[in-house]
Amino acid sequence: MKTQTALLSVSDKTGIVDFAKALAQRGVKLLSTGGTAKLLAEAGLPVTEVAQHTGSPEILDGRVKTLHPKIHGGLLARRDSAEHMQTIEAHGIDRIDLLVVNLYPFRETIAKPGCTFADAVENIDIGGPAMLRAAAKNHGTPEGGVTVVIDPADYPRVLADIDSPQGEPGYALRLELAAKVYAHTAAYDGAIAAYLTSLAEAEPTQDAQPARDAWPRTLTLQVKQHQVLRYGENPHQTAAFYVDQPVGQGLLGSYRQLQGKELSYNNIADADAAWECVRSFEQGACVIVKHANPCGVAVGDAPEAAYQQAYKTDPTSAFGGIIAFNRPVDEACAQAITSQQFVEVLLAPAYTPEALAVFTAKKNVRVLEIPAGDAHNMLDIKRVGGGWLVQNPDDFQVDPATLKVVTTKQPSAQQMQDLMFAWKVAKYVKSNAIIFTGNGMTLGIGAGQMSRIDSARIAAIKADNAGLSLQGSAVASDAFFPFRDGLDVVVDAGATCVIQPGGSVRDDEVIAAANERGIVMVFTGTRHFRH
Ligand code: 93A
Repeated sequence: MKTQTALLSVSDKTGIVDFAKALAQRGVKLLSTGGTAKLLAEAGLPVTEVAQHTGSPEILDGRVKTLHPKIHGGLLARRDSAEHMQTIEAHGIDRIDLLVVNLYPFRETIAKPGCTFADAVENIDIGGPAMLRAAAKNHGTPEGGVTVVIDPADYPRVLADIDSPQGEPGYALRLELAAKVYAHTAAYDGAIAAYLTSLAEAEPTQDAQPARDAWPRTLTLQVKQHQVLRYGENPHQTAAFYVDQPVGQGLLGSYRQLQGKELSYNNIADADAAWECVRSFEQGACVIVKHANPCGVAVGDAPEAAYQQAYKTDPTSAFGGIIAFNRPVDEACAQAITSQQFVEVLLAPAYTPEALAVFTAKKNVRVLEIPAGDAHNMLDIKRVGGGWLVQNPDDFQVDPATLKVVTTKQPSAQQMQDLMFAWKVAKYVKSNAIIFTGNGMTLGIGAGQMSRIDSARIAAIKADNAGLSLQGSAVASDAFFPFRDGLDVVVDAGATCVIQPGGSVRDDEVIAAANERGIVMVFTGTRHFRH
């Protein structure tokens, strides 16, 4: 069925004049709403205003402009139904074969600082989605149907189909564009619902202890499919990566892949763990992650130096790891990594051209650049059977001024620095977490054990395996020591200072043990479980 009439009504006017011109040249009659019609007329195109076509003027400040049987009848009449065709003819309704609509910019409007409620409400498009949904419903059959275009990027594809031997947009394209419409209108309504919900119920706060009644009764998430993955955590699982809409700059979801193989499910999960840890440091830092746990963390002004120290913690585990930096990666650093180990993914805010040239030789290495930014996730979400656990992210940073030294022995400046470094890392290690550190690097990491004493033993064993001395080291424990036994293990291994939240019913016993062993112990008052 030849494309006879097109209706164009767009807020984003990108490319619309050229597209309309191409349609007019192909003999398509143009109908259009106020602003769009004005633009087309100014470009010298023959265009009929919808108001003139329907005989009904735009009313209520434009709230009603296309909501008319002459428009919706023209979009919804079935092309394969003689009865429908007769009905529209009897009512003097012309077929509309091509609909080009994009909506009032609701999301962009509410994102603007100082957006008023009235601005937001006026930017809820009603007539646009109604037409889009009508046209998409009637995308038809291989024999004919309505073509609906919501994205200016699709204009050339529609023209290409019209210019092909079939002469009209084919069924495959009509179907694809119709599906795109419903995805778009669903997300558009989702954004409106989220906005109105946020007014009705206060947003969760970023405070350490948010008020329990501040949580929304319902949650609407705005996510977009970014990539269908080869498989999930295991090859028999299918999976996809969805990113927030919009993605906060500085978060993993805003990555750009500069080279390398496609990211896998586990790559993404591990890259996130590495990135979140490294970005928490103000100094230059390097974090190496394996199976969601850091296996080496170090600070250093030069990325290469930080990397070498981080690598020393656990060279065995670093094999096939994910390595993240919070400073631009230079050639020396790139050389050090590629000559020393197999790496799956690299993350950094930037790379020098020389560093990138080094990676080109290792074409499988996935090199990710994360644009600068300090956005944080609003919510931390975990799937459980039949539900979701939702919390605000653990972005609490302890203020050193609030730390409590609970032993008779006071920490030296160097010990305090080592403890703070250890405490920072502890937050990113799965519980129970025990971390030995010294001179700006991790010396032994015990992760993910069901008992704290086992994590302590493992951390000490790993340091020994790596040939690192724990004499004079600092230790962080992500939660309190329930008994003195775990503390004894770390002191036996060589630790001289310990940082932990405190709060156990046996704190007195643990503090007495620390005094007895002549070490320093500091309480943070906050724990950092991570599962
Ligand atoms: O206010 S509306 O919800 N009522 C309508 O009847 C209507 N028809 C089209 N908004 C409506 N539109 C929207 O107007 C379109 O979705 C498009 O975003 C915009 C184009 O207006 P103009 O051509 O005047 O710039």
